[in-house]
Amino acid sequence: MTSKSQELFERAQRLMPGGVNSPVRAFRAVGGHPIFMASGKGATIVDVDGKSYLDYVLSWGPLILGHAHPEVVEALVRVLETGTSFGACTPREVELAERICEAYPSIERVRLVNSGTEATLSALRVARAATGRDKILKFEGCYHGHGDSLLVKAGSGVATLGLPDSPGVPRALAELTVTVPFNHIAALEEAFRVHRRQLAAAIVEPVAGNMGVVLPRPGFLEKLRALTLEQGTVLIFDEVMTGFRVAYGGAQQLYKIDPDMTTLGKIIGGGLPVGAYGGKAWLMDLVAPVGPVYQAGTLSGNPLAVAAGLKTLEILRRPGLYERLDWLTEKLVTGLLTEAAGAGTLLTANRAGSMFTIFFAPQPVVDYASAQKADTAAYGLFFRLLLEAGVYFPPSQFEAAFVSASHSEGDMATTRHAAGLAFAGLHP
Ligand code: KE4
Repeated sequence: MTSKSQELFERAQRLMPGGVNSPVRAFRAVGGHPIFMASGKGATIVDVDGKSYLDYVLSWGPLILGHAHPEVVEALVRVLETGTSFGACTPREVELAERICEAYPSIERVRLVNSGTEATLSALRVARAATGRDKILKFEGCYHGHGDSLLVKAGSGVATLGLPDSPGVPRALAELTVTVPFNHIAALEEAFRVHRRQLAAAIVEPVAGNMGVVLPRPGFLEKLRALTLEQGTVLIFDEVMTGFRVAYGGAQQLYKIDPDMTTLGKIIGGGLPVGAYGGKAWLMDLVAPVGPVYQAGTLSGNPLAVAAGLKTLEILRRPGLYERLDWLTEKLVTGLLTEAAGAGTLLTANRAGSMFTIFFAPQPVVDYASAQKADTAAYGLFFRLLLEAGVYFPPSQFEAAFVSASHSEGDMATTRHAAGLAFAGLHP
């Protein structure tokens, strides 16, 4: 019996590359065919065949309150009835800019865009304009959207010029991107020595989420801040995933670092398309129409995304919300590790607030190289066994999982039980 998901996937593959609108959704990293989703409510998502799942993908981070939160839906309905887009200034954009600048003291000016990719490529353009330099530095395993300068993998050796990570990225452009292993302080110092005062920007996920979750080693972010200050390099914290996730004030609040620029996305749109870049006034006042750096967008600051974002941030400011998210997620991760140990499965886990990754790896995962040691086949089987049991984890070992404010203690117990059976299923 072919499922509706399978039927839809067959149609989709004839119309869209890989049948998807974003590669990770194709389930190629975990096997099987993608599940087509029909609806979501709270912590639960339902597929087109009517099967329910506890959702730990949550649209890759935006849905920190869960699906279709009633207050967010109500805020959207109210706006819908007044029009969806004007391509003109609206009051709510000012409110969202105020909320963001209040929550992120390092952001003195902010510009709303429509995706995290737009945010990071715009921030890089500002940094290059401000410094008059062309080279940028990024970290292996960090993902900042699909802008050409950022689709670059490490060249051979440390601190050497980058190589295109995708066809279509001009080699001449990729070579302007220096790549360094995340969390490797010596390699970072070497990069700043080799490319002394040539780096326009250093962009980092302060807590990495795109190699799976990897926390910054003590001193790593502090060293990056010191080197960028010393050499006049613009420090960009890419908080598209960590912003309003690991804390209301993001990773920069947790680690007490004052970046020059910050990129945001996901949560600030409450599930609608959004991104933002911002930072010190001397940088952001370079952006048109004040300054000469051009960036624009038809739907930037659109009333729907801004309304959903404002309501989401309002709810996130309610007392105790982050403490509960932290407690729930710690309970879940501890439970998963206990179940894995009981089943004889080698597992390690990294967590920052309500984002986490369990790695099928024997040793702690502290950078991209150690993440790559994970047993992706085991993760794929685990993913499929969990899916069968009605629990939807990220369809890739190298992605972050998320808990929402709609998840309950009972959901944690249900997930732990399903995982215990899945771990056992890995050792038939
Ligand atoms: P978008 O262009 O996808 O809105 O944002 C790009 C981006 C930038 N910076 C960080 C730290 C990000 O995590 C992302 C996007 N994250 C992925 C999840 N790993 C989005 C999911 C997808 O690509 O389908």
